[in-house]
Amino acid sequence: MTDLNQLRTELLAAVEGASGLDALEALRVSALGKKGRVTELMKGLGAMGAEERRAAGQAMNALRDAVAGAIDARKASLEGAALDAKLAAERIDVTLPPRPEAEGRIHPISQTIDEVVAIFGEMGFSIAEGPDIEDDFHNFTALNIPPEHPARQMHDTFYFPEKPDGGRLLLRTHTSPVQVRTMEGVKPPIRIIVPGRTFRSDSDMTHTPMFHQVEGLVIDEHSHMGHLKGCLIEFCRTYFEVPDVPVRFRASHFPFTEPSAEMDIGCSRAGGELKIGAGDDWLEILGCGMVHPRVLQNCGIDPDKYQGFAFGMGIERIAMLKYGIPDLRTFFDADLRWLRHYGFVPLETPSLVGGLSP
Ligand code: 2NM
Repeated sequence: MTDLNQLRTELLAAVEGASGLDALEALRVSALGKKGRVTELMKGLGAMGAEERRAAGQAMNALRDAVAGAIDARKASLEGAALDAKLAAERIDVTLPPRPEAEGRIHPISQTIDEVVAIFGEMGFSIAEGPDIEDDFHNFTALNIPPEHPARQMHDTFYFPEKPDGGRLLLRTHTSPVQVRTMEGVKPPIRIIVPGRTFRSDSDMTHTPMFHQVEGLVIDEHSHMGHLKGCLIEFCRTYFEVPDVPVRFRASHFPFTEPSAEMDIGCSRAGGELKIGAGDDWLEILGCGMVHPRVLQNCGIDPDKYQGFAFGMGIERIAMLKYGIPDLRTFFDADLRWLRHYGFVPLETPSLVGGLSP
């Protein structure tokens, strides 16, 4: 018994003094493992008489349980200390501002797309995207653009070489083929916004062969011209950050909408400076209309049941107007000095929660 008490005192002291998890594990093996000191003692029970074995067995079980319990407690305490040390070492201050050496800027095209997407996203539109390389059907035919239409002619469209079957692919001249693909694949109601690159063989002061558009499409059973107007007026107010922007809708013509309109917003050009939302001048901002029944039919949507509106605008154009960028072609010069001037600091990204302006 005295031996057991001595051993107990010795082992418990060793457990308490174990300096780390490895030392503790070595101690466990040496005491309670297959060849451990306590285990070896218990092997001697078999040789004892019944009386003696009962008493010794109880004492040894108590010793084993006490040592095992002390090891578990010490282990938990060492693990806790290790975790505390790790957490302290990995501590970071998430309230620190971004590192001042971050020199990157968001391109005004990306910023403008983000803003437009945030505004229409808030109205319940989702984003749709599609390929830059298209076929004749999705870029033209489905949109009610007949073969003789001027937009189809070589000088406007970038065509790929003819395929063996006689067809030829092209670079999309607008993002509308994405609307076509959506209508082909999704049962209305549809409410999408489609930002992306578009291509036209045209290059001068006010045209670049690649430019960006955002188009929108709403198809359901009841949407009408009044919804189109409300939606686009709300967009202009939010985008240009003027609470009561004057607008007018002028009758126009597109093959894919009927009726069609162009939307102007009020502006002033007094003193050579353009101000949006005031004055008695007008500025064309986008094209729109009710989707032509033939377009719906071409995309597999029943025009007797469904109707809706569509609109399209040039990203570069609305970016130039809002941010006072005078020359279209500078968007694509990859000039870092220009980007430092007109670009946007990352993390000051647009959100309707904090207002669009940083
Ligand atoms: C515009 C102007 C007016 C338009 C129409 C369609 C579709 F696919 F629904 F027929 N997508 N986009 C549209 C209508 C585009 O851009 C100036």
